[in-house]
Amino acid sequence: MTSDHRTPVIFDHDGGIDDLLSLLLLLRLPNIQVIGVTIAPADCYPDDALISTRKLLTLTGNNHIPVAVGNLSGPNPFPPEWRAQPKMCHATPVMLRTSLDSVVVSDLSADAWMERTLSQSTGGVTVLKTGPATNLAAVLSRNPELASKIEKVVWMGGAVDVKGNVAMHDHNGTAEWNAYWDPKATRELVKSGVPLCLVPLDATNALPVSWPFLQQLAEKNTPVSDLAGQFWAATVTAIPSYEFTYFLWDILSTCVLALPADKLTVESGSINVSTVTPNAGQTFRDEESGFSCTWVSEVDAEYVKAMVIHYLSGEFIHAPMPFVK
Ligand code: AGV
Ligand code: CA
Repeated sequence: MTSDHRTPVIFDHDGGIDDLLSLLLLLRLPNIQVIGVTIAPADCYPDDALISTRKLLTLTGNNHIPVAVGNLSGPNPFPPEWRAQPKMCHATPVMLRTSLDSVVVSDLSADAWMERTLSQSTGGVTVLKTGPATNLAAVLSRNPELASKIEKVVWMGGAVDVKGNVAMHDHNGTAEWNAYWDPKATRELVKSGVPLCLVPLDATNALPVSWPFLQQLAEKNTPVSDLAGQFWAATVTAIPSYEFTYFLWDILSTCVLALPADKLTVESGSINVSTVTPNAGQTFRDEESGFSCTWVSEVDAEYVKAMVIHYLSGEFIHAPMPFVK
């Protein structure tokens, strides 16, 4: 028997189109072993997110991976148009033809499942989060000792030295949406002391979903790249202003688990989180009363795009070769 050197990962997502694409990508990274998928009812309707998650696991031959759905909500709901958008993912022909029955859904809520899985683990678990902080923040505030089971948390959330992407009447635009959905949970997670690496808008701004990117993906002309291209095609009607452009937000966060160290810049500093208007969810530098934290500030965008296109092509069942460039 050979031992498994892959990194064990719990993936906590919130069912958006790029969350689902991130699931597909994560399952294809050769250095990663996904041990469970949890869903937050944030930038999605959870029924759709669950259907798409189970189908993607089935399609890729990963029906042994358990799924748990969350029931915790933040105070600032996502716009209903955004929540409805990912329903198209399980309306594509390949997804319609794929059954979901063989993937087990836990009786436990997402946070309870995470709590049980972390307490039973021997440690070294990485948590990849591409939705709000809520599920993990609940686990860590009930059981601070479980932080020791977590190797690191990579979270698509926040905006440190750039403006945010929230455009609401009672908000000054300084916050990123995942951080804003549940500002108190954002603060709890940053404060928890768990090794946290944010993937904030500072880094993801370099990666808008562009026509040349979609064109290069399409040229792969394979089952996986065609499905990924169909998902992304549904994002291009996003109004092309800064707040509405679709970026490779969650995709970049997933890539962080596999990127060579020289392809990204990680900063560290003291970060605080506002929980009140007009800047609820803002993640800002605060040397006096902030909490120590790291974040990705810059990436080699061309390398990331090439890596994404590499792993999101080929056959569903076959693991791709490691990416070399
Ligand atoms: O703020 C980025 C986060 C990511 O986790 N989400 C979408 C990604 O899944 C919220 C969001 C910001 N702008 C959006 C978003 C848009 N134009 N459409 C849908 N969701
Ligand atoms: Ca997301």
